[in-house]
Amino acid sequence: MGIVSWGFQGRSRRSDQKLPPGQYLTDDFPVLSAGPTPRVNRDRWEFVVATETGTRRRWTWPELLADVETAADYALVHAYGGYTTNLPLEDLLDGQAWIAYRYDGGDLAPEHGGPARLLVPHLYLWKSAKWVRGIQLLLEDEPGFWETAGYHDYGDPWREQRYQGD
Ligand SMILES: Nc1nc2c(c(=O)[nH]1)N[C@H]1C(S)=C(S)[C@@H](COP(=O)(O)O)O[C@H]1N2
Ligand SMILES: [Mo]
Repeated sequence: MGIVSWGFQGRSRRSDQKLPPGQYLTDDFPVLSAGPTPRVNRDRWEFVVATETGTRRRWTWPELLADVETAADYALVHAYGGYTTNLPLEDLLDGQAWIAYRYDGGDLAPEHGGPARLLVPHLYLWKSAKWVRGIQLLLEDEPGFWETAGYHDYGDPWREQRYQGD
């Protein structure tokens, strides 16, 4: 198998007028990852926010999450397994983004990004890093894994910002 899972080839489709162009509603819980699923025990899991001045704050599972001082405009999200993705810090604030760790009454399964994944519903799903382990706050924007490979820097599905130049 290549680094990209079979799910990227697509599945049955149902169009919906209330979704951005090219998006389809599914009732199942598809899995799309660029590599193998990391299995991280909660007692070894940690979450790190690194600021532009070199300050690092680290939380264990029970300690998650508190205020951080920053003047940064950009965030580079890091995941266990090495995946990264970038977005404006603004897009992570004010309840627009979540760190999800439960699903359907149980802990979030490793395939779906557990112990915890980022969820940014207003941007294309590659911005929603599974197995999230930290956020690096930056004064200058820095591309992540797919953005380095040509995906759009921002990824607004309403504007179909799939690739650089869209
Ligand atoms: N850590 C990590 N997060 C990731 C990915 C990945 O390969 N590794 N793939 C991204 C991409 S491209 C997509 S489309 C979504 C897929 O999320 P899903 O597996 O829950 O459908 O996860 C995103 N988050
Ligand atoms: Mo994706």
